[in-house]
Amino acid sequence: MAELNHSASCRCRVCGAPIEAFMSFGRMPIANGFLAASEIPSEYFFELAPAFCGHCGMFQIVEQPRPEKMFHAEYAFYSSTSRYMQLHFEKFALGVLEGVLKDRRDPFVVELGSNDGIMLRHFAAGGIRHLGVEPSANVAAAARARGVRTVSRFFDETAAREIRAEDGPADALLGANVMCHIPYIHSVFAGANTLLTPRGVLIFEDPYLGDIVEKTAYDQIYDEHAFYFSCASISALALRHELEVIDVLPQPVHGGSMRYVLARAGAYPVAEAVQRLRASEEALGLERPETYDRLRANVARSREELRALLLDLKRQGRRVVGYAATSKSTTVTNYCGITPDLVEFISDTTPLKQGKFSPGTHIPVRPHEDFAARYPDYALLFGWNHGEEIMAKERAFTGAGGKWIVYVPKVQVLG
Ligand code: JHZ
Ligand code: SAH
Ligand code: ZN
Repeated sequence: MAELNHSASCRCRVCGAPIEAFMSFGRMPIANGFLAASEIPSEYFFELAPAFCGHCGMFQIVEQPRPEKMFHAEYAFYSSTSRYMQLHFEKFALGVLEGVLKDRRDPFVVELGSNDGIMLRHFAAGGIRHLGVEPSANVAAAARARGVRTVSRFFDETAAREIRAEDGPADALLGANVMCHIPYIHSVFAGANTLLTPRGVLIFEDPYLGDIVEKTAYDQIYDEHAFYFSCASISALALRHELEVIDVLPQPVHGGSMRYVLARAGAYPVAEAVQRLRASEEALGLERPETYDRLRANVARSREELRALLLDLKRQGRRVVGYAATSKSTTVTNYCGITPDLVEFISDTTPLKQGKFSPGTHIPVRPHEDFAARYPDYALLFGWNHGEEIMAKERAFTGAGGKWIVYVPKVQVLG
């Protein structure tokens, strides 16, 4: 395991208690920082090290690059690349429209991190007043092109105040895979307080700590994810802002996510699911330090097994190609030392990533056509969270004798 350096101990972003990393993934580049060859010499690195705050229960990384280094006019992740995710966000939007917004007159919906408009387009199509707050200018422009009203800025308390002054209070503030990205989370929660009507709701979902721990899904840990939430840590955070978790809804996406519904304390009854989830977190030991010692051991074992498998396939002269140049793959390739001698290229459908090199390990990223033109012997599934969708559309690959390699929840060859 990589040595920890001095940056690995600091203070919890939520409660200010001293925290210390329980492991380090070592030097890591920007997870979505796909590069041209000319950019390789000046590539940026930081130390990726997770910590658990025993005081307030918030799991977080101790060092995170500045938001502007990650979210900018060439942000490489476009939400709408997965058809399952399109369906997921259609259901999310309909649930909000038919649930909390049902009887409201002229409701107003704000979404943080609305990306290419994957969710808000359903509000736009229904003629609902809406606003996306999306700092990455390229994906914000893609949303606007679909008729989604979008401002390109980072959401915080100031943004909330300005939005309220211009558009009035919001009935719903939504966010998917964005709340866990924002290190100044108190400002976001304060902003929710500023922006929401008295019976307004804050609904957000992010990868769930329980799933990460149970499945050893360590690849969810990368620069963009400052936090890894549980019901316990979100409840403690909400309390500091006179908010309350009124419901929790597990989601199958991104390898296991949790949707949290928050409102002003006392405004709504609290669903039984909240207490049930808290109890399951206790049973899982999410608040115990030993749990993270075990996670560290499981992560190290996963690396050894994946490396051994790839080295063995190399010795046998097998062709291995990566499938989906996900953000998560940056943690896996860098931590496991997966370089172009082990994985020939990574197939990805995002034009912005194609023709570039993977962050840190510099594996070429190529269009899916290159994968289909000459199937490899093995495809290393970096998009394991989309496994069902991907395996269903790649039946011809397995039909031709191709095999999948997955590493969550354990290193395995399928097919
Ligand atoms: P996917 C991103 O994570 C980053 P990533 C972010 N931090 C986050 O939290 C989640 O999204 C929400 C490719 N792909 O969704 C396209 C194929 O090539 O697991 C994309 O480049 N073929 C905001 O990057 C990449 O996968 C396919 O058939 O880990 C997206 O990967 C499919 C389905 C995807 O997100
Ligand atoms: N909600 C989409 C996009 C997730 S990607 C989905 O689930 O697929 C995370 C997005 O959050 C990026 O587009 C990034 O630009 C945006 N983001 C990062 N910090 C933000 C902030 N402070 N306020 C609003 N959006 C932010
Ligand atoms: Zn804390």
